[in-house]
Amino acid sequence: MTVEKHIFGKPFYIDSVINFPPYGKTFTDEPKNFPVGKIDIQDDFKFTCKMNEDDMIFGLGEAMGGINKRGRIYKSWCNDDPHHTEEKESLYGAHNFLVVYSPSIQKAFGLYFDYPGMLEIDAGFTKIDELVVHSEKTDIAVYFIADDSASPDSVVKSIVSEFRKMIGQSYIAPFWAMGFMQSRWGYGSEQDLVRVYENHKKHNLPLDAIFLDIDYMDEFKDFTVNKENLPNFAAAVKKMNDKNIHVVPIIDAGIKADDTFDVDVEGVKNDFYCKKADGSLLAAAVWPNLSHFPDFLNSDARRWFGEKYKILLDAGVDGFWNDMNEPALFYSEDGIKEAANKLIELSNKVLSDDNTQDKISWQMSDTIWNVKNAMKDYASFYHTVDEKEAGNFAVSVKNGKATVCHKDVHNLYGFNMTKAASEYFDSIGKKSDILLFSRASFIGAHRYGGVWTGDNNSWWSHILLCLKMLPSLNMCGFLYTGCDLGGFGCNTNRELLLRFLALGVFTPLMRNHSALGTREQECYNFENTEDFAGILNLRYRLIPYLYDQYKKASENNTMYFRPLAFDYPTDKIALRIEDQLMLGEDLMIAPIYEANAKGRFVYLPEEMYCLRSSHNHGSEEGIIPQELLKAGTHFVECAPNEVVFFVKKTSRIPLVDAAENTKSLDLNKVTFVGAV
Ligand code: MIG
Repeated sequence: MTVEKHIFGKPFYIDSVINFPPYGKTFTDEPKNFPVGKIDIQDDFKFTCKMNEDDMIFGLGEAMGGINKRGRIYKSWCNDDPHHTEEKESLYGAHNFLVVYSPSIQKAFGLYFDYPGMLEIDAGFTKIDELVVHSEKTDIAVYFIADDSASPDSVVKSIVSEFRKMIGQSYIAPFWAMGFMQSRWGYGSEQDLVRVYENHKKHNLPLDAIFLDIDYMDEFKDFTVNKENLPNFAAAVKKMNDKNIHVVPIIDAGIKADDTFDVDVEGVKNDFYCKKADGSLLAAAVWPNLSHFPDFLNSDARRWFGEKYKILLDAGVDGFWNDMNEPALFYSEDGIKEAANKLIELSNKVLSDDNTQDKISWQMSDTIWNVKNAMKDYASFYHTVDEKEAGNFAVSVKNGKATVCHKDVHNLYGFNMTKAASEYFDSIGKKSDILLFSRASFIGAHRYGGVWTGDNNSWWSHILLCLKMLPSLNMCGFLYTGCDLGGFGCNTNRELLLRFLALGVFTPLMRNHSALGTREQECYNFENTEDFAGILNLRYRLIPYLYDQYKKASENNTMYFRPLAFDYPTDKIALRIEDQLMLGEDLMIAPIYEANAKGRFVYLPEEMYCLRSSHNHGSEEGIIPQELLKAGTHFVECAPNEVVFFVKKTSRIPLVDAAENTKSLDLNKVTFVGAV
């Protein structure tokens, strides 16, 4: 195993790599020592590496593109963009780890760019045969990992595991968090909780958690509860807990700027917020309107914010989702004023000159559009960190504390919000009992919580997009993950929700979530709810097995989801499969992501059992029909109310009986499928 750390300049200290191996070598400031490609640190940082025609690139966590990342450009930048269309370059996470694999020589190497600001990864986009990684600053640490002693069949997995060891063990969610969870933007009252619970019960749909979105808060103020919607919050939570339903509220990053709000008053008094250059507090709008932004990079602010979760924990809550922590900024005070002036100027022009109308209307819409999450705003505020952490990122230093510009360390914000919560849970000995996941993330955050993949849409293509991100997220340590099943934005339909759920059966995070204003997409809102129950029942039957695989992946630093390429790198077809995944030690999944399909083509790299489940196929009797299929391509039929999955010929999978929630699963009553 070869592990090298190449330090250029004075990087910002990031605790993503926490276990540098004893056999690892450290180099400083010598681009020529880098074992592959070429590094240039003249004006900015640029790594360039030639690629053979068939070289493949894996990794980059939460990102658009394929399982093989080649052919696109990626901007590693935590971005609140709810439109995940094909051309997008940044999503909510920033995960700078990738592996280059050359199938012709069966060699691979891994690269991790430890850098807190924007990193651009041009994976054969500008020039088809070049991988170029670029950052503005030359203060950066780059890790190189290779394993020349690994067998060709395991070289990529070996590099990934080495990296995973270096970044520390992945967060393990509590067992109940493997249950099905129901969420919707709009849920915020006791009536919502009761309605969702009762409808699941009525339609025999298993359920473990109901989420509360921003409306449970009083005026969108973190750590408050709306008295009208939830007059007795603790009692409402208890009512749910008594039925084995967990209640999971949202926490947003920004805190309402309000001198009558005790949390904000504390934040101001203790100097816990991000500041502008003149020392005044950043005030930018999110849901509560003008808000202050906790300086999560400052350990005192982190401790303060983390302790606030106690308010909700005391009411019986044992799960949280952290949102808006890229951080999302609807507009800043300065930004909105500037845009308003610009609009007046443009409208005056438009009214006085006919010829320029077209361009001006574009400029007007750009002006409005660019107010949100503006780079100018990210460049306008600052964090306070320990001087020794700041490296060359310090803008100024005073009494052992350094000021750094947010834009330069942007990708660490959500990471440190998650860390704030998790460190508090850990301090009270409850880390393993509390569910925590986040929208924004950076490598390192995987030790503290999971991630969901943000605002997808009720689009068929977004089933596939999720599937493609899962293994890359696993490479970067994020195992507890999944997408908004059914799709967040737009209106879903019955078939699309069923197919989304059929993928969700296998993702550790299995949550139906949708946006305000979209069609109501709880399973019980569609015809023949027994079809939904059939799919959810399969999940519950598999939970003990899936949880075990998930825990093992965390403990052994392996991947829960893998591209077929990682397990069958010498199989030319398996190598390029973009719509099937290996799961844990025994399974392969091949979800359907097209409307009106009766089935799909599935490639089997080896002989496997094809298992099939639906409500009318035996879940009552505890039998799942199975058929041994030869290696090769098969058309496998799969109706929308069925889930088909594949088990290796030598594996057997334990199943328990379905139950209405994880607490009620009888873990001692096990049957087996596969090689029995
Ligand atoms: O600006 O809290 O991704 O899951 O429902 C939107 C409302 C804010 C974005 C999250 C989404 C959540 C929504 N939030």
